[in-house]
Amino acid sequence: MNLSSKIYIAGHRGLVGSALVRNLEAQGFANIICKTRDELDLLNPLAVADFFVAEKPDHVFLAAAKVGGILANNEHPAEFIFENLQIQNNIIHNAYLQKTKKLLFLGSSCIYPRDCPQPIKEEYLLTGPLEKTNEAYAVAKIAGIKMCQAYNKQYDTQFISVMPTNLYGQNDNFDLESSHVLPALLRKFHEAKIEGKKEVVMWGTGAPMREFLHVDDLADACIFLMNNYSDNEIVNIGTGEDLAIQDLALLIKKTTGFEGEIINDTSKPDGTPKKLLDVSRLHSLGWQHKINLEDGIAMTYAWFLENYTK
Ligand code: GFB
Repeated sequence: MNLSSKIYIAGHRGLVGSALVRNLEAQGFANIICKTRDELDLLNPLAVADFFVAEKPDHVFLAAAKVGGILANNEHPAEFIFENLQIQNNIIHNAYLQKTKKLLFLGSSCIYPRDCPQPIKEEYLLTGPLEKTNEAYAVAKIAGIKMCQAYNKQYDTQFISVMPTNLYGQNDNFDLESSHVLPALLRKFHEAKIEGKKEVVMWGTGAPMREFLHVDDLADACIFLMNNYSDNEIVNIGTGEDLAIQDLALLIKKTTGFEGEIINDTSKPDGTPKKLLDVSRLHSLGWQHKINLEDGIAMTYAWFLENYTK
């Protein structure tokens, strides 16, 4: 990419899309195309086709998706599979029709088999049964990866796929029902402190292990790969370190200054026991994460205090 390349960020208002826009604008990229949901309904095949005919972007970051935490996935599987298939089919196919130079598709660490060996290597994809709580989302995302690889093979396109671990950072979803664990606990501990509550209820046993990458690191890695990687194989993007959810809760409790008790609501699902990514392929390509978890949580809490309104 060069500073005048026409770059389309699908999903520019989301956690990942907004981090990509921040990074690219800071680097001086001046031809970034963003469309709100009202301006362009990515579920509408004709609208997406018209957009690509009109804009013909050189590069596309496909960061638009229907995403959510373990409960949202478990309770809305039809929405997760339909919307994600529809969005990615529309964008990938029209990027091919309008000769987009390069497209980056975002998978997720949660689409690997539930019980595959750890740390998870890219070649473990599709080698075992999926985690039930988010199987619909995972099947859609796997289809997106396979579609990029099929178009590359048949049409000689350059549609690369990356596999981020659990992400967090500014502009995240802090809704307590549909969000992921880190933003949910940040908000729960903060509100409990402000309201003088004696306890915070977290979901599950706290035993599952999770890896967390700050979204600014993810954006940096995606731009690095857009510029330096064109193979057909997927690339894991993570820190290579994980911790128990219980320890994450203690870290967030310390950051927010909450002094009460943590209660475990074991009626809520734990999900995958562990999903630590093997990031040796990414490291061999020359990229490493920079933001450690404690600093990242502090940065996110500072942003939350400045910007979050219920
Ligand atoms: O982040 P999370 O919702 O998604 O849950 P996954 C991670 C772990 O945190 C689970 C526990 O064991 C939850 O039970 N947890 C504890 C909480 N307290 C809370 C809370 O207040 N809210 C939430 N949400 N969790 C997702 C997939 O799995 O990973 C998505 O379902 C996506 O599709 C995402 O791919 C990256 O990490 O378990």
